[in-house]
Amino acid sequence: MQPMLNIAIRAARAAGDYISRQVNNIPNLEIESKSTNDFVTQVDRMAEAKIIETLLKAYPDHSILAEESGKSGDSDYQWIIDPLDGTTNFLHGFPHFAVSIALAHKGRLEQAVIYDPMKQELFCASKGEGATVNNKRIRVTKPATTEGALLGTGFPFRAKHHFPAYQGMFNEFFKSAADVRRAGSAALDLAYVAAGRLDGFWEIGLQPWDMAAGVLLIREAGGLIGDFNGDDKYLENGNIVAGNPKLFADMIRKLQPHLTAELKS
Ligand code: 2AM
Ligand code: CA
Repeated sequence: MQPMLNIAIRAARAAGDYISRQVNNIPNLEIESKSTNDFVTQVDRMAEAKIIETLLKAYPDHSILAEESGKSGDSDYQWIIDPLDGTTNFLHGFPHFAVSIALAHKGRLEQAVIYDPMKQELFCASKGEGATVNNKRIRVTKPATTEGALLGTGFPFRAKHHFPAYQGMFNEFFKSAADVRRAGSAALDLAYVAAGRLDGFWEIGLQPWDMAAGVLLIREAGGLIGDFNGDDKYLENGNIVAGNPKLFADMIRKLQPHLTAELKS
């Protein structure tokens, strides 16, 4: 196994084990609001510190981009970290959240780990070597269109001015899909697309740390990711569509009538 993936797994497990122990302590946590509906606790911060400590112990020169502490370092290697994706679920004891860690080299994603500490599922990918869950190979599903598909999504709860456009997209997909799931952790949604548990996924306004590891997992599982134009600017604009190559193309086509000028750029 890739040594850098190994270190990422060690970091993700340390953070995930800590987070799952803290589930019993939720009523005592001090919850801060970073902005409307955007919460953070000492658990997010402590988990992030554990991850960064593990990574920098092995690779002291590497750069970091992390949800709670931001950017540091100046290396071609950058770790992109979401210590607790699905914080709102965690705060409610809704057992669906994950640690997400990706490594980019010169801007190209090379390693990815998403760890669900409640279900003890470890999703991993290394560039060119495929994707796995608990060491079993995973692949995206085969449907060519949204007809009868199970789609995942997230609501634009922090950017509510997008809600009318989002409703248009939802109506469009809901017409043809078998159903739509909104589980509250973008990282796990992407891992589930990679694992064939969801056929496709779309969301408006994600952050790079919500997506980075999931993007490599999906690519290595045979899927495609793009923004709403089908381009690769999702890490910049935060808008993401994912699925097998045919379903991806069908979703991009169906989204077009619902895009505002802001969502097209
Ligand atoms: P978080 O729990 O780390 O904040 C829920 O829709 C999922 O999307 C979560 O993974 C949440 O990450 C993430 N998310 C981040 N920013 C968002 C935004 N502006 N709108 C919707 N979801 C967002
Ligand atoms: Ca997140």
